[in-house]
Amino acid sequence: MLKTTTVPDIDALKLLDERLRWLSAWTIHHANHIRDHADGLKVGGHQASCASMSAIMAALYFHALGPNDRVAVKPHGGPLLHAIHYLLGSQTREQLENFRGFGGMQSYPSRTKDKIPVDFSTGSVGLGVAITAFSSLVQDYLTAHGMMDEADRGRFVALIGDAELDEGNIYEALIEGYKHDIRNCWWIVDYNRQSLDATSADRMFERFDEIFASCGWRTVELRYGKRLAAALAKQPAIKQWLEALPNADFAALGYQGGAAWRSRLAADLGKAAAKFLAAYDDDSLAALMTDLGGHCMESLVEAFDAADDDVPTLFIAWTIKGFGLPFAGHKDNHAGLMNPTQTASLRTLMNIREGEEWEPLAGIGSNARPAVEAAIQRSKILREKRTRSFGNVAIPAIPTPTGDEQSTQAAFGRILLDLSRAGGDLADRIVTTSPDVTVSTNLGAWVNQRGLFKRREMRDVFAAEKIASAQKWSGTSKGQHIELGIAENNLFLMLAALGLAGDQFGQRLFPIGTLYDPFIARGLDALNYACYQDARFLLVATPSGITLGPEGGAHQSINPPLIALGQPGLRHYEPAFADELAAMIEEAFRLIDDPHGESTYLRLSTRSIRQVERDGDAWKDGALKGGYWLREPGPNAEAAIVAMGAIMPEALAAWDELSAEIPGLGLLNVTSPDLLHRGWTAAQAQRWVPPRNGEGDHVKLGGGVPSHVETLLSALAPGAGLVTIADAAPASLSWLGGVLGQRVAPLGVARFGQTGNLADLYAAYRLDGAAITEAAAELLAPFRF
Ligand SMILES: Cc1ncc(C[n+]2csc(CCOP(=O)(O)OP(=O)(O)O)c2C)c(N)n1
Ligand SMILES: [Mg+2]
Repeated sequence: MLKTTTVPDIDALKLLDERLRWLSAWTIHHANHIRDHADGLKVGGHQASCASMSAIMAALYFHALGPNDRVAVKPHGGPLLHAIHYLLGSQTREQLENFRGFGGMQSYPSRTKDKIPVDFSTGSVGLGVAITAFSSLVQDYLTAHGMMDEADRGRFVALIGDAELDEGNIYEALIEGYKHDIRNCWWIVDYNRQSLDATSADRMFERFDEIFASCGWRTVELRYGKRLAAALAKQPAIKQWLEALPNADFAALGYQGGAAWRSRLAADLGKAAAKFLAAYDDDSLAALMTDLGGHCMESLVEAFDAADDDVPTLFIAWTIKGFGLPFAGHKDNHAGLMNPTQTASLRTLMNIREGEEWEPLAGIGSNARPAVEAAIQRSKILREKRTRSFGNVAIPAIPTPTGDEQSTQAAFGRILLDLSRAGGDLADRIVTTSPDVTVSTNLGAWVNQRGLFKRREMRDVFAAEKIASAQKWSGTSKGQHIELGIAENNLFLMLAALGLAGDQFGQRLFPIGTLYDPFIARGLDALNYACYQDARFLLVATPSGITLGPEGGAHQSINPPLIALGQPGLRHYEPAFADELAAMIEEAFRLIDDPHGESTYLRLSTRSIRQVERDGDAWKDGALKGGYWLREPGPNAEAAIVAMGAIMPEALAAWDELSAEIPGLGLLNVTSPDLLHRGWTAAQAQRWVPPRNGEGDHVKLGGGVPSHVETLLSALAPGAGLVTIADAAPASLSWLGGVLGQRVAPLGVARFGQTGNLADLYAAYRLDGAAITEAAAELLAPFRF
């Protein structure tokens, strides 16, 4: 880790703090009050949230951070990060002027959309904080596996709003981090004691440090700035009074100013405050009473310099929301915007001439400039986006596990075992992880082979005592499975961190996470967050659906295919057979290491089914595109069964029975409704040339390439009927009728909570052959029944 060796120039850092406060406020002001808004929509931005944290960020970016450090910036502090890069010369004025505009700098720091280097996207509060813990674990993993030099290690810093600390996922990560003995994390709380709605509850005062300390964190409180601390050292009565002052009262006084501080102190302390008050005029009294640690450059620099080891550290930096702005401390200031008059006053106060608002160092006199420029030069943070590297790992063909009867879940376990035994670069780069369902999702054999990852060796006591067990449970620094506690948010954050290893550390990992399908919902926002950042991984969800049978009940999943249908960056595959699964896993690995790839979600089942006999490999291409004809329809067929996943035996049996009555009946095996739907909409968009500059009509190109689903369904007669069936919400497939205007009788699961054997459940939920026959009759009655 790079230690800070330069002596900080506190005065220059203070001026940079002011520059950041101004530039962030001005960027937001410009977007709201100066730029044209044709649609009249609010643009917004958070001047108060930025002002609260400008000193913290100046101290970090112009002093404490090294080139290997990575930062998750509080979402509403985004404009500060852009202002920093503007000062560094790595952000353009044009981007700042286009804040929240199309193609401009984003509302919240975005890895994928912003032009500056953003280490972690943030926006959904809590997630940016927690991922830093998992990224520090990934760093430990890479160094332990010899994929990264110790000397290249960095620190993982999260800048946190105090209300953000209410997000439970932070504590899940804290607990998991403690178990894994994480290091090199700094979490810095912008402790302005204000949330979006109001001032925060007093009862959490002093509690956060206890919570963190009990999880092995060092806690550093920066409550008072140097001047206030010195004054209070001589005034114990005022110190005691101040420390008992409720959040809301402090905030209100901060807003009201010197006269209000004076009268309140006089009213509460009477004579005991008289001498103290006499020493200050109103302005200096207000400045003194609001001299909090998070705004005091000396305190910040001192605290950051002191934490020069790898112990995870929580800094609680006391601040005032809107510090230095006219609405400082006002409880409604979260989305508050300065009006043009207030902005002009601030400009004057900061010595900035009208018309020079965008000048990076406007307002800084010529004497101070060289020091400020030197401080900017000294910043060690990366100025440019890291180049992403892809395509460096050879993906071998994944053989299909043998067996006439198999479940996709068992085949998954088998594929990983075979991969592990075969060895090679890919196998060495696979990292598996699971929230306490490693064994029940069939990762056990892989873990037996590759072991748990533990920085400190963990003995398998049962093995040592020669107690019979199928599962080895020992850990070393070379292990390749990261076992998590039961917190699905952590699973997705872990996958996100592992899936960004290629971008962040230059080492591609192939992360595989397993969980039960229904619990995707539990970590959904973290999954979305992982995809939004373009982290690459393979998510294996099993068991799924009511096919879980007797084990089912509340564990039956219904809607994850619909979730996947609406989730960008995640490809859903639902195989029926083991050979499909092998092809999909191979494709998923390829997609992880492809610049235009994405993550993959495999929905697997514990149901063992008879494998299909193949005649060649022609099915494979269709299976990877989202579907193929398992039984080709005859010419002008009037109906098809369209089935997905584990209920394929029922679909095949129904096809056998019905094809005698319905000539040419087809059986379409849908392996990915997600891909079919995407292909359909993309093909439509591609058939049109958009009008340029908003003028003229859309022009339809002649012909165009039909999407895969259009090609598949056009094998049927126009107006044919589709019986769709899946162990999932019926809407997963019923939309297929819209592609060519074919009629649909949708079967699927719309209720849950019932256990039972498969025959009973399939009958009750209409997933059996009888239901398919009824559905076909529904469609074809006018023609045949
Ligand atoms: C998960 C989530 N819920 C709600 C929001 C809306 N939101 C944005 S900021 C905020 C409050 C932030 O307060 P704090 O963390 O203290 O930050 P400050 O602006 O005070 O620095 C809320 C509720 C969000 N961004 N993410
Ligand atoms: Mg706050």
